[in-house]
Amino acid sequence: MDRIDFRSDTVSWPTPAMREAMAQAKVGDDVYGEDPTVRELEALAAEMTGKEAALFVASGTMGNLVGILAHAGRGDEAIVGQDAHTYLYEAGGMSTLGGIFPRVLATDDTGRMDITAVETAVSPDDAHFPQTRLILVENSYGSKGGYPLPPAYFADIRAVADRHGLAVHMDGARLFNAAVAQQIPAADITQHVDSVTFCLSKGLCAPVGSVLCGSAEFIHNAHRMRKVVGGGMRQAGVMAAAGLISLRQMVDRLADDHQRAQKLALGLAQIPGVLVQPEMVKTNMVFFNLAPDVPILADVITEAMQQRANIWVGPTGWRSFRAVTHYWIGDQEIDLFLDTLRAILAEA
Ligand code: TLP
Repeated sequence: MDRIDFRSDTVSWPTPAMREAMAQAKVGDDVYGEDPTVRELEALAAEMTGKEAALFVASGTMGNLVGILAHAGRGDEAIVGQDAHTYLYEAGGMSTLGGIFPRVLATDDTGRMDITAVETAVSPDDAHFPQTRLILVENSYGSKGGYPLPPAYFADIRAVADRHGLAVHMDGARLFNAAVAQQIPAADITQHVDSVTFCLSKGLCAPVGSVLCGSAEFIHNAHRMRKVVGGGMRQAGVMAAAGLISLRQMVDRLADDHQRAQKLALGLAQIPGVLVQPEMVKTNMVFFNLAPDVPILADVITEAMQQRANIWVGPTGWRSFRAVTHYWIGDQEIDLFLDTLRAILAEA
């Protein structure tokens, strides 16, 4: 039996249609700019995010890094949330490779930085301080339950950026989850940022790849930065072909993943020993905890879930978990998850 994998949407396999398109893809050397399928993907990505141009990259981490390096350099400062993926989970790339100083701000339980705090954090033109160049935002906000932040928040961030001549980059790894959850086009969100990276390889099911989008001039610079990090690819059309299917066929169905995440959260709320806030589940992620009186820890539970039903779920701490829905998780898998966890806790 195939593994039932709730650890992330990154685990999603390519669909049969993607495998077929990959086999048939027209390719060329993308470092020469000659891969027609990559070109097609970049044009569609730019159109869907309302930007002039786009660049196909290997991963979300690479898209963010290349984007940040194209906006800022050594000694510059980037304002970023304390639990943003770009700050916590990208191996400190902006500092390692760019010499960029992160100015870290608190976020609320949806991932928003306080707008006044953002403005206050912008350094004055004084020799004591690094020069603030960039504000980093994220949508959906992974560390806060995958919360989909509304365009109005980014409009406020934009206003601060404009007052101080800063750029805004969005880690939109799950941009389309954020858009679908709010029933708005992705461009309604991205209109307020200079650049955005979104991932094809998460809920959109492509095996590899992300796209960085922005102005033509910005993407020209980003192209060089992609080369710097060794990310120039050759016959990458094989992968871009899957990405085209992601954008054409897999966006609207993200609503199914969101419904199943809601079903999972409501089911978890009925299990004695589980603490969860279904009202905070708006996209495809469910974070939940063990009540203080549960005598076993998360690693024992994840092991038992694997042994009993081949269900994989990610512990996020001693007593906490994240479960993520995606294309390969159906209603049956949600029911099996709930039944298995209920049984394990009942026996604990
Ligand atoms: N996130 C992964 C882990 O790194 C946590 C996951 O399983 O959720 N931005 C956000 C908001 C992300 O969640 C991720 C991946 C990335 C960027 C990086 O994307 P990749 O893995 O393609 O480099």
